[in-house]
Amino acid sequence: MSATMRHGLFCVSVFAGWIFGLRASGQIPGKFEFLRIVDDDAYSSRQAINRKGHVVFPSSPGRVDDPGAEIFLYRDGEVIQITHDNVADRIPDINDDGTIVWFSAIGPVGDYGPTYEIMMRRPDGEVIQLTDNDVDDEGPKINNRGEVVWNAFLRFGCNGGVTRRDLFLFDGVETRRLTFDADDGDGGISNQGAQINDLGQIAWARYDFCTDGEWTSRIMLYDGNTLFPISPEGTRTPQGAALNNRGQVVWSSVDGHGHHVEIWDNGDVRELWRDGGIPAINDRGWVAFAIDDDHQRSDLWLWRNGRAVQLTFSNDEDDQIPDMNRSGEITWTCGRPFWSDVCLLRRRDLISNGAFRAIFPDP
Ligand SMILES: [Ca+2]
Ligand SMILES: [Ca+2]
Ligand SMILES: [Ca+2]
Ligand SMILES: [Ca+2]
Repeated sequence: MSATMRHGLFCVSVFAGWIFGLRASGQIPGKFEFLRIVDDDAYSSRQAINRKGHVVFPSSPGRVDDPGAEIFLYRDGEVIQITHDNVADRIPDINDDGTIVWFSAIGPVGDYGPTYEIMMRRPDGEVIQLTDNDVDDEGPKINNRGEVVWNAFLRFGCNGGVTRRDLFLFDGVETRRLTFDADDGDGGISNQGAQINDLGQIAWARYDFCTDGEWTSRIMLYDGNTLFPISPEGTRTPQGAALNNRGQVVWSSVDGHGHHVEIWDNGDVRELWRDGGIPAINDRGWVAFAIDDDHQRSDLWLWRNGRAVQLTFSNDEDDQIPDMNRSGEITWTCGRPFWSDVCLLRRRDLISNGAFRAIFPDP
């Protein structure tokens, strides 16, 4: 069944009004255009983009765990449906050679229904299942070495009140467990939101859901030999970590004054921008993030060389959760809340055709 038949309203359109806003800022080199990859009544969120400008995204007609939830690939102007089954397929990632990972509710039936397994689809179409057990394996991210990291919901803690997750890493041959917090008595430590760079470094948020009152968190870094916290201990609760191939890690911290974008760079932590939710960082050190306007109609911003510029000006839409490639192309969740769509800021002057996209020089 084609994507068009499946959801009926898939289309690609250019948002001329937003282009004006971008040009008016005068901050971004090259020729960008805004595309809406998906415009429909299904729910899409947490898409990812690779260096070729290919975007993967989930689409669900109802709840995120709806059996009709499928994975899609946008490539060179075309939307291709990747999964065709009667189980929920959720939150994909893609690397530069086109290998796609996601999680799928094809596992053994657990306490709350079918459990999730980690799936990997190679560019030739071969699909490999990386896990096979009755715990929920979720949130896979893949790098250009083919390494995949994810978290598994292993058990409840704090007398059954909170979820406890640990990280697992597939190195291309074998899978091993990276964290062991769920083995710690009735504790409430949960490792989530892991991202991996091409050096095999991994950044994620380690939550403690058992602290008195509210939860706390630290951003952690795994560098192949050891893992350690990189966010300062204190009153801010960081989450949504992302990292690049320079080893820079960004995240969004929450305190009594809202969300802030912070960066860890070679041992130093600083506030990158005073506002901002879950960020993305590319290998040039550019950071994309969303700022809420208090009306659940966030807009996208791009930080570059010490300055941040607003990219979207859509007052009736929520723009959030960006991913960005080396060329500065950004995909994000846009559209009306609850029926989110997929948008793309695309370089018009790059030619893909399967080859790596050109990288424009620094201004
Ligand atoms: Ca499905
Ligand atoms: Ca599983
Ligand atoms: Ca907006
Ligand atoms: Ca939609």
